[in-house]
Amino acid sequence: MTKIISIIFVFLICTGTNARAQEFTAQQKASECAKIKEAMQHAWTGYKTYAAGFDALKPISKQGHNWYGTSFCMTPVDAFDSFILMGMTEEANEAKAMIFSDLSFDRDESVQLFEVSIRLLGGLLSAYDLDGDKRFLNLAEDLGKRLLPAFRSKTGMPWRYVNLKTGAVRDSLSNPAEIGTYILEFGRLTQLTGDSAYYRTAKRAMMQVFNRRSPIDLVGTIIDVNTGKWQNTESQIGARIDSYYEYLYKGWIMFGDPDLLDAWRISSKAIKTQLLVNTKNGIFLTRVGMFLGKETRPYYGALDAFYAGVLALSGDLYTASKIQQANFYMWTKFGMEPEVFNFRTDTIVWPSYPLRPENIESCFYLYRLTREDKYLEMGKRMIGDILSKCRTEAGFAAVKNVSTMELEDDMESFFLAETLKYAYLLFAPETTLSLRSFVFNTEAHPLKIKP
Ligand code: DMJ
Repeated sequence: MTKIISIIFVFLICTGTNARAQEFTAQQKASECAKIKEAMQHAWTGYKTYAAGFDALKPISKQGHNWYGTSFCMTPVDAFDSFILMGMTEEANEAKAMIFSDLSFDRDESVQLFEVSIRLLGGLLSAYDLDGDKRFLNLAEDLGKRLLPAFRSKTGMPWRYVNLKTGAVRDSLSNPAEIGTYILEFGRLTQLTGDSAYYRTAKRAMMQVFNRRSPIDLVGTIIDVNTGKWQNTESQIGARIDSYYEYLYKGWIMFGDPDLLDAWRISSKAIKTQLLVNTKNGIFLTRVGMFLGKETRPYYGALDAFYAGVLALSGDLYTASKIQQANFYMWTKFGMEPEVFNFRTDTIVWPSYPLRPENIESCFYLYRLTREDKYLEMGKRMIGDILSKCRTEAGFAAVKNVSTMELEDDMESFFLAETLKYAYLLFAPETTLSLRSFVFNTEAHPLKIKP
């Protein structure tokens, strides 16, 4: 008997010791933060050396490239608030100097409303919220005014492209994400300028999508902003829909508008009923027809991974944790997550990994909300893989194929805005940025919640 008791005692001591050994100490967290900061420095040095004056760095050929004719300072604007949060004052000042000397929106250029809004408008507003320099707000307001003509369609849903000088628009075939991802940036602009047109316009656009949901409360993938007719009725949670759902919930947190909460509740209930698939590897979200909810393709991917974070934020920690289990499975199964894979056959559909943040972003939210060390472990593994496998002499490169680990000559500005920021914040003290005071836009730019 005594022997049995002592065996149990030793077992408990050992498991207790193991459990403690697996816990992250403050020192380990600080060491992760240091690694991520060093990566941020490396990416920025590469950009400054080879791509200053351009939107982004090509990290293999060591050149700069622009999205349009000339630069819109995509990398400096996207990176600025990450520098502030990581305490990288020198780099923040360098980015700020580039922005104020080079960035102007007074250009005869047709730009993609969605990307310019989430990266530049969001980046400038966040820069203002964190740094207080009025010139950031002036640039943001100038940009906001030039983007508004995009919403002049028959339905109020925006065209995909707008000319910053003439207001000319083009491309009426759009999607929920490119129609409904403006309320955080435009709403913050309304709060800061007092001009209600921004909030009103952004809300009308997203509600037009919501009002066109199917009888089972799902939205499709492509819609014509003039006729209001769906052109592709596949419903899913990833590319071309993702941030529409994200902004319904985050819009509610930021502005307390009950219409947004209602729309979120109805939509997230439909997502749970129609898209969730429980497997031994966690919960995936599948693709279905928006009218009957019948599965079209059992595909899941890197972009879909964001949903666990938003769901956690909205309070459903159980489902969020099961989706994050699936997210991490997707990462470890292939050594790094593919853009899209078939979760029923475990085969890759689209093998690239363009340094996306969503999987780590969801770890960040889940860790903040549960304090469970398993999310630190997941984040450590993922950021560790990225930093070791994607590093080049000049920066970090996207992966063309996660099976062969062939790299691609591309370092998206969202790598500095989002991937490194969420990884850093996962390990940094909560006081670095409180979720009670800020809401992240879909490009990870924190916007201040008006008290
Ligand atoms: C970013 O530009 C944003 O997070 C957007 O919502 C989705 N795609 C990229 C990152 O993957």
